[in-house]
Amino acid sequence: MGSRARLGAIVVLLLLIPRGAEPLGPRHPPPPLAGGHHHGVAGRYLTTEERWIDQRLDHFSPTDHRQFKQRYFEFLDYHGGGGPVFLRICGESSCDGIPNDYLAVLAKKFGAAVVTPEHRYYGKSSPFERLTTENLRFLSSKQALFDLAAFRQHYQETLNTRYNRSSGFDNPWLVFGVSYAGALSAWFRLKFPHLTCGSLASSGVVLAVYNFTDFDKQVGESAGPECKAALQEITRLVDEQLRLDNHSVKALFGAETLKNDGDFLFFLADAAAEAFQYGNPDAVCSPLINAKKSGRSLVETYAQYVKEFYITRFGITISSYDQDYLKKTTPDDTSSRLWWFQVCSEVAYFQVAPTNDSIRSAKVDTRYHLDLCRNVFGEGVYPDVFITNLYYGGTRIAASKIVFTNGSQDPWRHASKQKSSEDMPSYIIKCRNCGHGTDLRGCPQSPFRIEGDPSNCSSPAAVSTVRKQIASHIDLWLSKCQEPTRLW
Ligand SMILES: *[C@@H]1O[C@H](CO)[C@@H](O)[C@H](O)[C@H]1NC(C)=O
Ligand SMILES: *[C@@H]1O[C@H](CO)[C@@H](O)[C@H](O)[C@H]1NC(C)=O
Ligand SMILES: *[C@@H]1O[C@H](CO)[C@@H](O)[C@H](O)[C@H]1NC(C)=O
Ligand SMILES: *[C@@H]1O[C@H](CO)[C@@H](O)[C@H](O)[C@H]1NC(C)=O
Ligand SMILES: *[C@@H]1O[C@H](CO)[C@@H](O)[C@H](O)[C@H]1NC(C)=O
Ligand SMILES: CC(=O)N[C@H]1CO[C@H](CO)[C@@H](O)[C@@H]1O
Repeated sequence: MGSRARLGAIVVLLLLIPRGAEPLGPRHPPPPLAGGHHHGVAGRYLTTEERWIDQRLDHFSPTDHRQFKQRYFEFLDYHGGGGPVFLRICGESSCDGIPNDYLAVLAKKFGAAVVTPEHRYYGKSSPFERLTTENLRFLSSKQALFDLAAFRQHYQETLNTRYNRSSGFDNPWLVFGVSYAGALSAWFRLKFPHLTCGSLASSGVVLAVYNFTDFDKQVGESAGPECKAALQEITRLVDEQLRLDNHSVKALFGAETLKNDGDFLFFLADAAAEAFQYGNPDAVCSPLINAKKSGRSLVETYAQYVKEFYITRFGITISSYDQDYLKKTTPDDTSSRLWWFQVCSEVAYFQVAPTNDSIRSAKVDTRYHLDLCRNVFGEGVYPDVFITNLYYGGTRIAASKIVFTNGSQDPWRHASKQKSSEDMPSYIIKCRNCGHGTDLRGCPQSPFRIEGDPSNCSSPAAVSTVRKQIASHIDLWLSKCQEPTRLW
């Protein structure tokens, strides 16, 4: 997600990531897994074997019957035929398989099938080769939810055929997702309650936020006073050096290709935020606190972190911050442009500097984001978050049987539902490095461990407590889902 919003996906191991598959920044809510088949896949994914269905391009037009190919994955090893189906939603990145994380543990426990369709436009599921603004008009969360409903029906029939059952037999379905896909998971339950028994919205960003100042504020809280002060000093120094000689300070960070100062400053802010978002607070804070104590240059120390950790280890590409690159309609990496379109047309999450006590540069403001939307997609493209929240309800979502989970250090949690309400429990996983999607992914998430190992979370017990809660809600909701008409 970066306000560029991707909540980033991060992932890692980046050394092996192919071009075009880099994780997204917090610009967007990060996908559960960014990236591609970087690693030797064995063990990391339950499956990477592609399957396809024909999906309608525009679910809301009565006359446009065009279709596109949507990729999906299925895993049936734990499924006896009558058991539940877990619909694991993929978000704003290429979806290259079903990750072997905590969801796999749950699938085994409940004898569930796991199916994962790729989000329209991302990865190999794009209706168009050229991603012009005109061609992006069918990219929205509303179309994506309808895809999921159509997919769910199609896949149920596939299962019925496979098990020689009559058409109309219905397995119990549960939906899951992390980050933006976590929001989709909650919204799916809201819009299609008859198609699912319950939902897990892990770090689900259900509230569209226009000026997302709480994001920067949470970064400060997650950093703690010393580290926060160092980050603020760096911002002051960089702002000053930019005025004097903008080329050399960009070069220091290996980012001289970012001609737009706003892009550069956003990139620097993101580099810090993602450390907290993905459970690596020490990677950024320890060197800064040490440099401060020993009198070494803070800006140079931060530059080293950015180059060695954020770019090299974490695997971010600088071009994903470059508006000139985001304008390309046939880029190698499509997800940055696609996610920005969703940000600029629907959900915003503009990560602007708060007026007081900001970490990021004051130049990363609302104007910067609106200019980006206009520059990259054209006049008239800007997000109406009021309409988005009117449609879904934001944190007042009126649904049931959804578990919301958030990591205490994750800046994105302020766009999620953090208060429990009737039939919608909310859990915060509290620990020093609990970030985005920690319940399913563990920590830290760079290097990324798909299997979601919580052993390096500062409090593994906090993770396992919430995991047990999730399992018991699933158990309860499945039992309530057994209608007398069901055959199983
Ligand atoms: C379904 O029916 C076919 C033909 O009658 C049979 O060959 C196959 O084994 C059956 N499959 C299952 C899962 O029962
Ligand atoms: C967002 O911030 C800008 C700049 O401070 C302000 O003009 C605008 O009214 C704010 N919008 C909302 C919806 O808060
Ligand atoms: C940055 O430097 C370049 C050349 O060094 C100059 O053309 C440009 O105007 C400068 N930008 C700003 C914002 O000072
Ligand atoms: C601004 O932030 C500082 C430092 O956190 C705080 O002491 C001060 O009260 C804040 N001022 C306002 C107007 O919120
Ligand atoms: C996890 O913790 C162990 C022991 O504390 C440490 O050696 C290891 O490097 C940590 N792994 C990661 C990925 O941080
Ligand atoms: C369930 C839970 O822990 N809720 C807390 C989440 O965080 C908010 C704000 O940080 C608290 O007010 C809630 O009590």
